[in-house]
Amino acid sequence: MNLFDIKDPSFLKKLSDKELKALASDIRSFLIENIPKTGGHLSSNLGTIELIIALHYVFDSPEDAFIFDVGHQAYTHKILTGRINEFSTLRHTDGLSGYINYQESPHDQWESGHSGTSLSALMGILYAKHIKKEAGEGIAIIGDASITNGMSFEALNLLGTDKNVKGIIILNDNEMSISRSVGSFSMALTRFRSMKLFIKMKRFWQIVLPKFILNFLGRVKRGLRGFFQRQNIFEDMGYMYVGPTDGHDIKGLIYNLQRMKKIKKSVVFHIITEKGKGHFEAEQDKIGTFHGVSKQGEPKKIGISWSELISLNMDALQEHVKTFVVMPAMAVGAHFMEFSKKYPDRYIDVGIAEEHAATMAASLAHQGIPVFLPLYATFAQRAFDQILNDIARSNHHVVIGIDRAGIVGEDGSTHQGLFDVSMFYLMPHVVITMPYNEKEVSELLYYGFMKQNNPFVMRYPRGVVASSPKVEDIKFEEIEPVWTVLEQGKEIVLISYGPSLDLLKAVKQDLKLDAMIVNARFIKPIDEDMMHQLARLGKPILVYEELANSGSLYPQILKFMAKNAYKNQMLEMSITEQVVEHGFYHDMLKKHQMDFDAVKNILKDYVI
Ligand SMILES: Cc1ncc(C[n+]2csc(CCOP(=O)(O)OP(=O)(O)O)c2C)c(N)n1
Repeated sequence: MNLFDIKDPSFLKKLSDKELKALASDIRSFLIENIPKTGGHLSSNLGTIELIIALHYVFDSPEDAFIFDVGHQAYTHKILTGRINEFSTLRHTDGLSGYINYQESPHDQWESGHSGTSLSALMGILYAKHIKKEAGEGIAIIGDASITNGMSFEALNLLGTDKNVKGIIILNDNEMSISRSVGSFSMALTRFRSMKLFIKMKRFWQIVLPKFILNFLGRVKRGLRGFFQRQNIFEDMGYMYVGPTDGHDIKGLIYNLQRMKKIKKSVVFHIITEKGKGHFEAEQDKIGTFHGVSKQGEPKKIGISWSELISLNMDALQEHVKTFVVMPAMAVGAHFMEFSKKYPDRYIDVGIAEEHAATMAASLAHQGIPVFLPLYATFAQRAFDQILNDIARSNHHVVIGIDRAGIVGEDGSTHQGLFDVSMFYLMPHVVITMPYNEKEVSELLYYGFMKQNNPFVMRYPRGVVASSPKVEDIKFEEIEPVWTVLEQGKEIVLISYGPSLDLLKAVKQDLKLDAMIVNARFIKPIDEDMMHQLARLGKPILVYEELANSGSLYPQILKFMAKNAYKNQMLEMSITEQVVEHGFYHDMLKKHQMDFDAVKNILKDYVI
């Protein structure tokens, strides 16, 4: 069939087993061919094609609600709900979102982007249906890594014994998070997976044996499973447990899902899938390189990512101080795979567990261990309480690396790093910094570990830095916690931090503006001596921050100006009360009046 003719999933119900298989194969070819053209989540989506076909075959979306955890594995759902024509715009500005998106379709019933929300959302949907007396099932699709998240356990704890509602939890087990799944829950699932052997055996015997013998073997299988799997955590928690089952066998999936529709109890349906199925390299990938792929044919970026630079610096720093790294599931994106191999006894991947990571880091620091906690800005929000209460309140010396700070681009609204400065600003004892360039990375990191006893935050963006240093060439120099003047000027003062300073420099040059450019690399506390000097110039002051402005540097500067009765004209550029959607970085800067033209537009009035 022509995938481009699909308007909604109703056509599926009429398809034969063979046609459903052919459909899966067409979708797989489409995804393999097209995801690399736009960039996107390749492996997770190749693993869920049969499951999503079976779900739409058995259930009636949107009356039956599908809740995709994270939402990065739902491309087949997008195709079956009539969005294939927009796939060429996937993750592009004003194009199709890479995640579930309320604006796109009534079939998109839960938006998240952050892992571990699906089971709580499931309970919300089930209770809403119960209260409103609405028909329909609630089905959560959650990966074996996301189910280990603290939030997932909080919901699992409740739903299993709840007599008011019944939910279906599909545990999509591919043994992988972005990299390999970690921890004892993952080990428990491995134990269940030992039954996988039976799945393979079953497929073979189904072909060669008559049905009555198969039924008999089925009973033997259940008996053997009972013997091997005396304990099952889900059954112990009150769920019916079905599985493990081959998640690529559409017929088997349909059979089981139809059974689940009939039962009254909440159920965990454990399916085994292969991440990257049908794409040779993605199937082999046990590191996570194919979890998300970037757009094919993009010009090769010169230099390395900020994350990689930080990890190289952390490696070099080990000469001076032996640090421990607590990594919540982002080893690949944060470029800590090499570090983890080199210092296995000083590194732990704790899985998708930002709250746990923060408290564990606090506890390590309390024991006198120098500790680095790398968090993506957006995921750090998860650990707000743990950072505030366990790290900041108690003034523990944890160095927190805030990765993907600022606008992140194609991942979109759930992943923007816009709130970390506001979040850390309100926390006692926390020092917040952002390096302008490679040299400042080394200086600030060294300062954070060697010269600080407070919680120390160093934030860095998603982009790239020009040079790619060798670990042995990285030098650490001591700095004072002060701002620096990058460029002198007399008519206006421009304050910012991080690579945004380059934007200000470029506008200054373009306008031939007589502006002073100040690098506020210590965002908190502000450099009051420097602020007095700047304010006394009596010139306008512009503060440019690529983040949400409430509680950021600008309000602190305003407070300082008011307290000291300075009357300079104050100007601000930042993101105010707006959601920044997915799209290319520069488009988003433009859309939110933060780009070169926008800065130029404001500063042109100050050219003399
Ligand atoms: C709170 C949070 N932390 C980290 C991430 C980054 N992340 C996105 S997908 C993913 C792995 C998910 O693995 P799993 O749930 O097993 O699904 P799979 O991709 O294997 O299908 C991670 C760590 C996130 N989305 N949310």
